[in-house]
Amino acid sequence: MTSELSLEERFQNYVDGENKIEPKDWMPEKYRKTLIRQISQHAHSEVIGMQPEGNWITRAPSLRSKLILLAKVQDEAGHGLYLYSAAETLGIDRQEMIEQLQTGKAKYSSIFNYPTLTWADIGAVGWLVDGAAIQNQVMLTRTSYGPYSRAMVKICKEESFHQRQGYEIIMKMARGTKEQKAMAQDALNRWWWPSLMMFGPSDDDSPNSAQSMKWKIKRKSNDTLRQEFIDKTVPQAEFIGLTIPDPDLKWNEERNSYDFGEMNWDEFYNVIKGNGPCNKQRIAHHVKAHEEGAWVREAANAYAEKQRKRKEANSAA
Ligand code: FAQ
Repeated sequence: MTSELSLEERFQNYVDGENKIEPKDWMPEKYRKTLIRQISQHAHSEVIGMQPEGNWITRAPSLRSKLILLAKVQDEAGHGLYLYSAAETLGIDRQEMIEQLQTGKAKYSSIFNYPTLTWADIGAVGWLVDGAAIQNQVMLTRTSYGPYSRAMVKICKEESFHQRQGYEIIMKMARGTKEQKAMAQDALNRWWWPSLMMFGPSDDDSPNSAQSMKWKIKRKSNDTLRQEFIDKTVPQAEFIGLTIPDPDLKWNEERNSYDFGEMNWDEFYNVIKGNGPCNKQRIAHHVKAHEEGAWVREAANAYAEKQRKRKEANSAA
């Protein structure tokens, strides 16, 4: 009976049985392509996300906050590395992914195209951006592709520390002087809606969702995750006396969830098309850093080649 099933049907049954797909397993070409797209875009987001935060390392208000921010930004680089490695198991190399990023063929999260104007923004990024990232990524620890799922377990643990780091900053400012509280509120006003956009278009306008859910690459829909994030975050804002900038936000007894206002989808599509406040600056900076780092890659390759030759000579002897 099983042998009469097509490869695709067997693949679907295997996924439905909650088994993980590993790099050498047979997989539909579209599954492979979807994963390369999602994992590489995720990796690019981690790496580009270092820029708005790195911007504040030299200006952190204390040695303690500087050390914590440095550690966080280094973690993001590490996340990028695990994710590029996971994508490489699908048969694409790092250089090709970087080219796709730099030429605009591959996207990265819309959120990193907004500027971090004040120290309170670093709090808002940790609290809201990492908070939204965790909301999305906890489901990805159960994604059907083994290497992606394992990378996400470690990443999620680190993201929890990042979220706490941000909430601590914003809480301190919200409970500080009148001016500090105003800065915290201003940061929340500017980062709230872009954070909600991180979850992607609403389910009806999400071309990839249905197939990705069927293949268990995604486990929850964009709108479900967005709602869960809102329900979790509103009480956190209330706890520190800040106001969510949405006049339509209202607790809905029946749904046991918050109703919220309409998103500005024009803004979202404009940003992902490359026209957000910082898109050009982010890519220009990446290209510059990549070019300036060429000598490191050359040295690493030369060293690997030397090791390979030495091993070859030893095994021939
Ligand atoms: N920004 O059909 P869907 C972080 C694109 S990590 C830009 O719904 P899908 C950690 C989408 O790619 C944040 N583009 O797509 C951190 C597609 O275009 P394409 C990154 C977006 O893939 C914190 C098109 O729209 N996290 O923050 C966005 O099923 C602090 C149609 O959309 C991940 O990448 C967007 N927001 O669902 C680091 C998580 N939304 O590719 C530093 C993994 C949608 O066909 C500092 N990714 N698009 O040209 C995912 O879960 C999914 O890919 C979604 C999108 C949910 C993002």
